[in-house]
Amino acid sequence: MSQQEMTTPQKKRIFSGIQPTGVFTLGNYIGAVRNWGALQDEYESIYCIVDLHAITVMQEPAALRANTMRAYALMLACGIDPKKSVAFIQSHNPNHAELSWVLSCSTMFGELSRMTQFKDKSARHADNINAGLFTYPVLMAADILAYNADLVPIGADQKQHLELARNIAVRFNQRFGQTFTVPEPYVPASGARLMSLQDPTKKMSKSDENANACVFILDDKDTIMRKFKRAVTDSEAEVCYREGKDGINNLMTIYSCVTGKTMDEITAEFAGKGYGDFKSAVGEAVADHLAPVRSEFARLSADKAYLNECIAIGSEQAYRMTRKILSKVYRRVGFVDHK
Ligand code: ATP
Ligand code: LTN
Repeated sequence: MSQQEMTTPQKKRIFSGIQPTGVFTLGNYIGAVRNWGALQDEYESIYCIVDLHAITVMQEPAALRANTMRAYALMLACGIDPKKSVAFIQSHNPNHAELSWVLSCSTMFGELSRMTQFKDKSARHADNINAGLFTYPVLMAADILAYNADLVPIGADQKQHLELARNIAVRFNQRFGQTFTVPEPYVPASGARLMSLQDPTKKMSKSDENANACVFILDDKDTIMRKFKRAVTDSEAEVCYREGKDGINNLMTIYSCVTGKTMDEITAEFAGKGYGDFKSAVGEAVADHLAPVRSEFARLSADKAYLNECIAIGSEQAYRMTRKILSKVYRRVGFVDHK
């Protein structure tokens, strides 16, 4: 063991992914991607654009290709530094799909049937309830287990999938011997769930048909101001966080996430002022918060050679990290060695 290994405890490993299904929303940013950047110094981090997951719903091939490249650039613009983290595209590392097959044979039909995302998505895409949509959580488990990740930073909506990944890991380990680390979810304290600006009882989602329902992280200032001005609130005129005030609660959460102010501070700041002033302040604060991401995205998008180089390095690193684990899995289940 080297001197350094003796004195420096190994960093914990984290893995997370995001689908290239559109421009990231303020919800994706605050709930997930913003935290990825903040975690990369403390953890050994691996971040992935999950294009294999994206094709579980209908994608137009040219649009998927463009969306994947944009999602990769967005991920870097949000603060993921490819020198500190492994940043890559899922389909570039075949070990995810290979492991997924093996894990699917340790996953029960009944468990997959209970997944709420499957139920929601099959209701929304009734004309395309494909087998991939059903086995989506197995591939997500493979993403995580292929790296023996300790922690998985996700929004609250993904906790059920993570619980399944843990069950698959435990089951495999029990049957074939200790192979996988059992991962923990990491939902940061600030990992608030942002709601739709048009229907604050629904999650802000990048695939919402109503563009006014969510703020995209590349929206310009005028668009952001307009979306907040139109945000649904209530008929009172009091900025305070209280049950039944879903619209105001959501705007206060957003304002708090981008300014760091507490709910009490926000209530004091807007005492005696109307919702119009409050909405403008939220819009201004969000636009200021996102401005550096927008300009960094513009800079990165103009440098395709750099992006392609980062993508190539990232896939090579990801492949190397997973090859040994996959060989171990193959040996454990009884496949003949490939000479
Ligand atoms: P889609 O609408 O295409 O299904 P999505 O907007 O729900 O996508 P995902 O790509 O599924 O986003 O999720 C990426 C990450 O963002 C996940 O960790 C998820 O938990 C988090 N996330 C998504 N929406 C929100 C939200 N409204 N608030 C907080 N976190 C969110
Ligand atoms: N299912 C996740 C995206 C995702 C993911 C992962 C997140 C795919 N693989 C592995 C964490 C770890 C989603 O829709 N947000």
